[in-house]
Amino acid sequence: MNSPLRVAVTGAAGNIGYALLFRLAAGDCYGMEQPIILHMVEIPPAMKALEGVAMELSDAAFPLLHGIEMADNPNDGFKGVNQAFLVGAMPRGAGMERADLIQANGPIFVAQGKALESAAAADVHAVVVGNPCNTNALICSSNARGLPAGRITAMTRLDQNRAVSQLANKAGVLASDIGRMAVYGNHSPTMFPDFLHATIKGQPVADTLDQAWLEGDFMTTVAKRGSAIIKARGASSAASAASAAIDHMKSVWHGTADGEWVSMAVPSRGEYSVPAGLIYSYPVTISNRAYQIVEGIEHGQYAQKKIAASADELVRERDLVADLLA
Ligand code: NAX
Repeated sequence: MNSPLRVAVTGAAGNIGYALLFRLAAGDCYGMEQPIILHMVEIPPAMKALEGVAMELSDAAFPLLHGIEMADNPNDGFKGVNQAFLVGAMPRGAGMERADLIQANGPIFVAQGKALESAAAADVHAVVVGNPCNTNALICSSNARGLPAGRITAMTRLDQNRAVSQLANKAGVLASDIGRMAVYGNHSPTMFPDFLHATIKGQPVADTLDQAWLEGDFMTTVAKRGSAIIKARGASSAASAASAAIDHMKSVWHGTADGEWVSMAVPSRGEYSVPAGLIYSYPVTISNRAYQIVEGIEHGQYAQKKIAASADELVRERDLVADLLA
């Protein structure tokens, strides 16, 4: 058995948190040889609910769960943590524009960036799930400049998983038969799920599936999946988001398989003509807990336009939060 890993989850009393904590404690992310100590971080009004979650975690008697800590602020909550799932944020309310959400949630990530820098372990990796996750990750990393670049990433794995599943269902194959499904850009409807380089059983998707469906229904379904779930369930994606967050950090922790890539929003250094500094989703490979953006993929005009449009949206979001960037 390894020594326990300290894993922070913010928004731990929320919906995604409820699904995520039990998967983490069961060993789904770090494996069955890796005990963890959960640091559950919330805001003061949610602490009572959080105590209930802690009671349930305890009742599950997970062999890998070596401790539970609770905090109502990130400075205490992030003490010594090696991994952080930054989920806690305000969801978009009725009549709220994306710009309102950005301004409401941005300050949360100023405080959390500073706390990660000052309180977390030197090897900390964080994934931002709370929306708008790309721009929140930008704010967070800008306020944690003492950490090596790229330690704070944002989650587009749910979009990748949704795209994989749509392709698999349409082609009548298993999700595991789909390869290299990369999502570019912002976690928003402007994202580009690049079906042109994805594969089915190692062959280009376009060999099996109709181009009109790929450019039409496929793209729309993936982009609007979040709203479709809210409409059907009366609540936003929770278990699938938690599952994607596990996939994201599992890739960071264990690396990617040979020849495979995963989608992750990371700081751009200008790859694919995206302005440097944005937190932009790219296909990446990972080994030794460090990612590498996959470069050299040839994109035609159709893809180039989509990649640029999502970057433009992120530039506009960055402008909106300029006062929160250090
Ligand atoms: P909930 O409203 O159920 O839970 C959010 C929790 O965060 C609440 O318990 C709240 O008290 C807590 N919180 C608020 N501010 C906090 C702070 N400063 N520190 C610590 N905790 C804080 O929302 P939930 O459904 O769990 O969604 C959480 C976030 O994930 C939302 O921003 C949502 O938009 C985002 N999502 C991101 C996805 C992605 O793919 N990146 C997909 C799913 C989800 O929509």
